[in-house]
Amino acid sequence: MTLEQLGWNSRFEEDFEPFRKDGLNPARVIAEHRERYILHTGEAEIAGEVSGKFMFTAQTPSEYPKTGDWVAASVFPEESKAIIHSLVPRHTYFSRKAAGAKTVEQVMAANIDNIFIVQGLDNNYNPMRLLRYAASIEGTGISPVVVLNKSDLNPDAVQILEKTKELLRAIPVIGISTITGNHIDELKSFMRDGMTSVFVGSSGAGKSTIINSLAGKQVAETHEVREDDSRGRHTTVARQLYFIDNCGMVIDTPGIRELQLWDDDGKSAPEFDIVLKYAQNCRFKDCLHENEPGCAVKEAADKGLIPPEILKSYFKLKKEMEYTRSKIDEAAALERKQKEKKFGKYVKNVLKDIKEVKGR
Ligand SMILES: Nc1nc2c(ncn2[C@@H]2O[C@H](COP(=O)(O)OP(=O)(O)OP(=O)(O)O)[C@@H](O)[C@H]2O)c(=O)[nH]1
Ligand SMILES: [Mg+2]
Ligand SMILES: [Zn+2]
Repeated sequence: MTLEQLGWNSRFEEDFEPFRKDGLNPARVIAEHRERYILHTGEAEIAGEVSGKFMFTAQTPSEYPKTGDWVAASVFPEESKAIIHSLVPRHTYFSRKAAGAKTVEQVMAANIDNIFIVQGLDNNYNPMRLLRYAASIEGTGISPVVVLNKSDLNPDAVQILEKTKELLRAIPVIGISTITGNHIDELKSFMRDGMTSVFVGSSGAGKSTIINSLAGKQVAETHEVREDDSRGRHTTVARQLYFIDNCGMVIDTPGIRELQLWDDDGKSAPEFDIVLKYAQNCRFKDCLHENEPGCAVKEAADKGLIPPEILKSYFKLKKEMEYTRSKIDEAAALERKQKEKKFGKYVKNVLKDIKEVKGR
């Protein structure tokens, strides 16, 4: 594979000049597993790790390599290993800014040309969410394309497609089915060798199935949607990059829970507006509207004032947000721990230096 097929171009080459002078090689991150990476050098796939200096200078998680990043590495071909010394500046990336104790930016993937936002027309269509995705991608330099999948399962697919096109205006919207193969070619028309595309969307929307159908064979693992979606299993567990003939590189991602892109706590969703209106009259301030006595939300739902699908969607959204928040807390704790570890190392080095000075 050539570097160009991996997405390399003259702009990267320019940015890479100083690294070349240092004798380093460019390589692209094709998968990340915690602090270990799989890199492609054009010649081979090798394991990569960041250098100690890299760790010491990186201030935030977003400065670490992500899937799609180009890195400057010293490559040890005989050991099939590389040490990553630096990131090559990202041309594009998409991230979510998660509000925790402080705002943590989480880069999801780097050097992306297309984002395919996938929703399933079985039960997953949500125009509000499409708008939020679109807003979060605006200004990143990445082209969004909305993919309404499973058109075979919805007799109103054509109308929904038209409505969505109106709603999203400048953003291309396509309706496809991996079962009938309808309009898969239209999807392909956005892709080319050397380009990088990422698929995002809820668990079960069919992202991995679409990737397999582009590849013409099973490359990504897929799974049936479970009826009880409250626990929504995730088939795809890590961001992973695939090479597909004539389609370039394609990154599969796990479902929406991992990928909540918006910053707010969801209170602008219509489901929240309706439920919160009634929640003001719940007996307990911290009512979860599950089975508490004096719950005005339950009462309203029983009277038919809150449509059951709205309530269901409310609980689903709430769960997603709780999950996201717990992930953010985890990430923040990890960041603190790493900083402490680094500081510990720093102190040890300083002490060693002092000892050496004294020993002279
Ligand atoms: N009827 C129909 N089913 C589809 C279509 N595309 C995908 N599916 C089914 O939807 C289910 C979920 O597909 P996946 O590709 O695993 O979904 P995913 O978006 O990758 O899900 P996660 O990896 O959990 O995020 C599978 O059973 C697929 O066979 C389609 O066009 N029509
Ligand atoms: Mg998947
Ligand atoms: Zn309540």
